Amino acid sequence: NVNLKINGLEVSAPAGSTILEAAHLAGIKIPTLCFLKEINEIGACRMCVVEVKGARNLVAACVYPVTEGMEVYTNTPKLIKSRRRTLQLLLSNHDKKCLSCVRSGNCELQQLCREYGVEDENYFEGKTNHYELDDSAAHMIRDNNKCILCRRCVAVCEKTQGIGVIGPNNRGFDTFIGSAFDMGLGETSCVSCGQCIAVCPTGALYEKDYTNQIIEAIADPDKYVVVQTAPSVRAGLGEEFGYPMGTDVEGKMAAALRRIGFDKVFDTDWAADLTIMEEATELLDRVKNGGVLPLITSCSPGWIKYCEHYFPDMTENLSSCKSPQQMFGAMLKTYFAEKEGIDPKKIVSVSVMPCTAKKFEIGRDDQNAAGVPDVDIAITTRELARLIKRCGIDFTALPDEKFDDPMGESTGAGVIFGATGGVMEAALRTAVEVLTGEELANLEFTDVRGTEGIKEASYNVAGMDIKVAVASGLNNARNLLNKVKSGEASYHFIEIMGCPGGCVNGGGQPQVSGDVRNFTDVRAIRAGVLYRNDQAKSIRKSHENPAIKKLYEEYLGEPGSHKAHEYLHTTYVK
Ligand code: HC1
Repeated sequence: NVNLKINGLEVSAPAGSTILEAAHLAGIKIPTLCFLKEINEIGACRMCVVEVKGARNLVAACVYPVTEGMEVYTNTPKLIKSRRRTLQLLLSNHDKKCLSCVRSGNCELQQLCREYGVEDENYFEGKTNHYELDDSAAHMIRDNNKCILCRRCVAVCEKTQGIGVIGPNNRGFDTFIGSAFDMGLGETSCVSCGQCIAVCPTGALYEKDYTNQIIEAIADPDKYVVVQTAPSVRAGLGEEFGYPMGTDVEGKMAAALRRIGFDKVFDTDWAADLTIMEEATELLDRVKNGGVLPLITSCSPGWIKYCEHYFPDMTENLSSCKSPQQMFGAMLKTYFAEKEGIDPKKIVSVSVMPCTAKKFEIGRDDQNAAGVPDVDIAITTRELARLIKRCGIDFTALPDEKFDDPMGESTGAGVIFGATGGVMEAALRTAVEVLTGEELANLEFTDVRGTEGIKEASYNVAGMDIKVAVASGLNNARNLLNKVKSGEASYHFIEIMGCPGGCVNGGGQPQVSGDVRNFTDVRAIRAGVLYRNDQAKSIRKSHENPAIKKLYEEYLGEPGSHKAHEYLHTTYVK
């Protein structure tokens, strides 16, 4: 360890720590803006400047390493003045329409201005830039008038996702973030993961919002409006209403959706169980009959788009299963509509997802089992929070309620889909029992749990070694697939999720400010909600879901049947 003094306080920090980390250990907060641990460590914004005794200039605490005997000051009048000037300079070229800004209340720039008493936001008046909004992508809008050039979005796209379709254009005062040759984002090979939105500190990046369309559909007496909620939404939504990260708000969420006026409040987890039935069947079929292996999961639409763009020679490896979101919509407008005698054309199928790529997925070809789109509107967890607030619902005062039947009934296997490794674990719970014909003694496949980017495991099932791997975050996916392609690694089954940590950390989840993200594993805390939810369920295997069994008995026949293929499976483009 290294011993130093911060604001006169003796601090001991591991060698190699930055001043920011050492201060955090001592309970001293240094403000940051551009810094994101392991993603954007460029020391550019100058918010985290501190004084180091003997140093000629102020230093950036986020990248400056501690040394033995160092004396650091973090809140002198000089520093506070410097940070206020930095903020005033940022504001001098910033669209300050804070009243209606989607990030008002959780904008990191706004918060710092408040903390540093930036009262005169026009202190440096002068030339300003004006940019057109980029709304060319299916899922999001870029408003560079609110961009502060922190480059967090650029870094997450390049490093975490390995995509790099955005970067700085021009130089100096004319610098703006966008795609090469100033193309619209929709014209690039962006995969719609929304990780750029998740890390943006201001209102420069946000999802296309459909909350008002939902309010209108619900008010239309000719429409039958049904909602499904993804596994991870219950693990994130509470953060928008002041609950600590890691709070399960499933019951309040169901109650809120009912009060908004949805005709049925259903659960994507039901369709996750259905996906396992189809996908486990597909896996066993490919293993037994010499099909293309490894089989790779297909529920994450960001990953699917990535595979189509960047690994077109591997689309045959993709499971032909539609995602749970789409399977849900397909069964809603066929099975449920027929059962209830409702014209599928009158049904408005709404999904709430932790994901922005789901907005893109609903418009893909071959996602219309009943001849109309399986899902009509996909909103994010953040949009649901807005919808609840706009409808005047006092979320914290709501009772816990249950989902409706039959498409609200799910197992523990369905809910863990939202964490990296969860789809794999859910599939193994079913595939192993089907292969061995015996009940599993232990349902927990802990080797595939946890937030590491790539996980591997091997299981001996009925005398056969089944090798599996799990990757989340597209850069990890690329590294794993390159090993498979080169022959360095081989597996039977791979789970890939586009977002690091899986859907719990999806691009549509509540934004977590840098100062929290830098010192908290958001992925693990939210995943904990799903694993506890699984543990508390009486039924934890998809093939034991009574509502899914009934669906096969009444409607689909067997998993992998002709009818199941027609409604629940899809194809990919190269
Ligand atoms: Fe996901 Fe899925 S788990 S993709 O991460 O397979 O979005 O939560 O809904 O469709 O079930 C997302 C989450 C979600 C699908 C399921």
